[in-house]
Amino acid sequence: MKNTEHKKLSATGLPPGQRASDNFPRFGLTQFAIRFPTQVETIKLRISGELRTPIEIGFSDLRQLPRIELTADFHCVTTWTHKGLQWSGVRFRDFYQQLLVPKAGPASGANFVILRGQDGARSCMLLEDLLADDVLLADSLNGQALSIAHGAPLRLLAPAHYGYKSVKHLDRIEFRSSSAGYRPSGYRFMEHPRARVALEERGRWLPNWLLRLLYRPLIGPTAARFERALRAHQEE
Ligand SMILES: Nc1nc2c(c(=O)[nH]1)N[C@H]1C(S)=C(S)[C@@H](COP(=O)(O)O)O[C@H]1N2
Ligand SMILES: [Mo]
Repeated sequence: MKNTEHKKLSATGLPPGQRASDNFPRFGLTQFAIRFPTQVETIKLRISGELRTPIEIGFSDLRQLPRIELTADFHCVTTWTHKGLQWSGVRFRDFYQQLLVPKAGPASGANFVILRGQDGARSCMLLEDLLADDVLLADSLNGQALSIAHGAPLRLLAPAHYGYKSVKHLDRIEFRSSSAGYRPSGYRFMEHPRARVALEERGRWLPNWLLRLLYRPLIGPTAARFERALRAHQEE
């Protein structure tokens, strides 16, 4: 399946304010550079919040859903874009409709979904956005099992949204009827409620030109920091 979400592509084939990068770095907020998943062998997803019953989903459950291959560009809010990644996994929509609705019974109106990673990173998305065609629970990248760098054992992939929504090492999903009590991973201005790349919803309150100006100088040092930390972790 081809990714069809990006409607506002410039002549370069990039969404507004983005620049192509040959690298696909391990990346994120500084505090997560030195945090790693503790469980990468088995998939265990705890589902909680406004449900009939909290449940746990494992690999055997996910295996029952149709496997999807998806080629998509990945857009970090700091302005780097890496094109043409090949992901595979299951559609979040299938996971929701075929597993969660029958087994857990999410409350109607529980339209805010908080996704958490084993490293403590989190994001909040609208259920409506998660049910789009191109949103995956991905366990494979470019034909190989997800590496620790890119989200082992399972990550969200929502390619029409800035990278910060695509939580790696995903281990908890919580359904809420309001996002009022949700605390983002970083400063509040950094997480837009929807973060759609085509509409350049980078953050909140600050204009995009200022966010681009603030973020761009951080790309090189951040990627280097994340890479160094991973190397140290793997030498442990
Ligand atoms: N668990 C977790 N998920 C995360 C992050 C993180 O630090 N930890 N960083 C986010 C950000 S800001 C980006 S751009 C992408 C980067 O994905 P990559 O490390 O696979 O390139 O992951 C997102 N998901
Ligand atoms: Mo990012």
